[in-house]
Amino acid sequence: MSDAAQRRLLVLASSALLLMASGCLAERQGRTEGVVNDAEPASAQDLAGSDDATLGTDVDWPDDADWPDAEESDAGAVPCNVSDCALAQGPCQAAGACNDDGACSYPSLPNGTPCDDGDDSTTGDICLGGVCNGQPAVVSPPDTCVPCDGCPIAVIELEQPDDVAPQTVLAFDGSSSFGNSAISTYSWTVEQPAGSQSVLTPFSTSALVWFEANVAGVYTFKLNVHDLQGRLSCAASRVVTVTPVAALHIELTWDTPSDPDQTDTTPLGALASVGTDLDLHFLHPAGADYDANEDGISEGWFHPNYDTYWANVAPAGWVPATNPATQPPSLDRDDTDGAGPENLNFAAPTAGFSYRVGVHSWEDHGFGNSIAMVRIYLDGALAYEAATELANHDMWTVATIDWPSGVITPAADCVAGACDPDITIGYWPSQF
Ligand SMILES: [Ca+2]
Ligand SMILES: [Ca+2]
Ligand SMILES: [Ca+2]
Ligand SMILES: [Ca+2]
Repeated sequence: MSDAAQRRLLVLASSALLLMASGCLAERQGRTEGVVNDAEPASAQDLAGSDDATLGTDVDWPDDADWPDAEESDAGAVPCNVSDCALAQGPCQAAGACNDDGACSYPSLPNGTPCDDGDDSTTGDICLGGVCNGQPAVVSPPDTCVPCDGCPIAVIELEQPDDVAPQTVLAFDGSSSFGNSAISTYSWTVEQPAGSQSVLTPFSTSALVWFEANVAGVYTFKLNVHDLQGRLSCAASRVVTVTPVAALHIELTWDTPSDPDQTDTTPLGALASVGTDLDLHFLHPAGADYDANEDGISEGWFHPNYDTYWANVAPAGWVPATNPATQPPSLDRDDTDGAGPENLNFAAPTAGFSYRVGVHSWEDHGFGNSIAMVRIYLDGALAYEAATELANHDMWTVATIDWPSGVITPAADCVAGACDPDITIGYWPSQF
């Protein structure tokens, strides 16, 4: 297949094509991933670190007296020898002793002692009341479910409303789940919009979890719980919709097939990013004559005053001297280690202007090509989306947006819905 054919731009219908693997993070000479121009959303790290004591899944084990004594026996009239009693009678009994009344006595191991129930399909085996209890290794929330008699009920509580803006940190609490005995395990899952690769923090098995909802769209969260008898609940479900609030919202996500984990994040101080670094660009028409790569052709990208991107997240050059109250656009999220998103919000575009949207592959960090996806939202509604494959240092001119009409014109030659994207290969700005 030719290089041009491989880069064929796909102008997509509302259903997204991207199948993204898992996520990741990265560094770039002082840049760190995440919110870059928005003081509002608290980071998951902030929340998680604020009260570590609430994050665990400590189980409040019942007293031994709550459980039947497995060693109780009516064999008192039968004499025994110590050697007859020495071997433990099960994985949750200690070695036995011969009592004064002639019966063997096998003390139960403490509740919570790890054990092996002999069943390879279970996990997390622990002793309860002298019996080894395993739990199903995989929890698959059923689509429809009727709680069995005595089974626990999973309950999801959410601090935020069910319709939120992008980059909202959702705080879920499953600790109100209940049953005939205490809840012993939690298992959360999430179905995300195409392109979203956020993860449940700190663990998908915590009673309390946080989730950064950065990509616009519909998310479905589910929770299953087990009780101490190992009985499984039906899944509780909660749907959250993320809707952009700015007049103009632009979102960049990307899929890097050769990155084995697209959800990981680059540790602080690491020398290399753990994922690819693509960048969203948004150009004011006054910057169109700038030639950053000095090839004699003006593309406008990387203009020091008129291109909104990671080094220029809220360009002051967009604010006219005649109206200093004007708010420039704002790049609210930069991602340097795979997946994205990068989010740009613009509350008040200027009538009569035509803005340009671009994507630059800054550095693939050895993970190879990525499929970049750009979605443009007008007043919260998806108005345009396009995807294309980008190699390292490719500069993709995506489209122009006319204001106030909202007309979006792809910067591509399209025939019958298939488009050749406008890509400059090996684009590198001279100021870096
Ligand atoms: Ca990332
Ligand atoms: Ca990675
Ligand atoms: Ca980036
Ligand atoms: Ca140029």
